[in-house]
Amino acid sequence: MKFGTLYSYWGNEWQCDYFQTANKIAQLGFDIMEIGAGHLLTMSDEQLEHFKEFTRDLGLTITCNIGPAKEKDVASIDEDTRNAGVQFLSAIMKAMDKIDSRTLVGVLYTYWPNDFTDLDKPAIWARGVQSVRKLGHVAEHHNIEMCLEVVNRFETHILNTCAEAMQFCDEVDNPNVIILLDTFHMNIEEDHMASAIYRAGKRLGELHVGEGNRKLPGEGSLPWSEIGKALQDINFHKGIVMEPFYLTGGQVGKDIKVWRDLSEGASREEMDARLSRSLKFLKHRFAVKD
Ligand SMILES: [Mn+2]
Repeated sequence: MKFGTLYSYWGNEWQCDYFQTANKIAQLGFDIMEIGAGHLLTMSDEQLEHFKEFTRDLGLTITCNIGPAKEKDVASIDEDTRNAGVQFLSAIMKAMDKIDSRTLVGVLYTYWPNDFTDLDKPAIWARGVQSVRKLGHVAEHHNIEMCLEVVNRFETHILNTCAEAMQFCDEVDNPNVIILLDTFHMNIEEDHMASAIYRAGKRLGELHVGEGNRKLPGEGSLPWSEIGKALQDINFHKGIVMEPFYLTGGQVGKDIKVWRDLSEGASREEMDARLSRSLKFLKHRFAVKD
């Protein structure tokens, strides 16, 4: 298993200095930095090349995360919007190939967060399958795994459980279209953490980890030993990526709905220390065989 974290931990805006952040994440002992996929489209080929070399020299694997806006919804009732969504995610995968990033994760099958104005789930689902099938061919071309993120009922009505994601992937029927499970969302929707992981099995392409309130693993009450054992049992050796959210304000605070300072006024050093502590905790729990 490889361990990573989302880049946005230290700030409350989705933009950041990726070079500085990559240094920090590598220093703290992570193997993976997960970045905002859309940012790749603002970079020139030269910048992409520089970023690729910089992160390769740090020994970091880059994964890319996106929740497309409503204007880029691949499952929209409007054909132009669907096409715009397919174009957008295809352009991202093309840029990912240039930085040697092989994993795209997020709500790739519709838009995020959902506003629940269109509740015709079967129709949205069917259009999503059609679009993701097209994207699967692009993913194959660029040697990228698309991991469809299963999220809770307050963020979408399309894929809320691993069982639904398995059905969706069956319908798409492309080996490069697989699943991302996230313990924060699973805690709301799944009966048991382990059974969802067993159900995903070989289709689990990445796991997002966070406590029930999106704090770092080890700071809450989720069953990390049970999760670790399930990962061992399915022989999982892909990315375990933390997605901690502590800070209020900015676009991150608004999108993630952080309405109080979960860090309780922590300094930057204290924020670093709790990230290191969580990494150590997870490595310990996930290596335990029973
Ligand atoms: Mn997630």
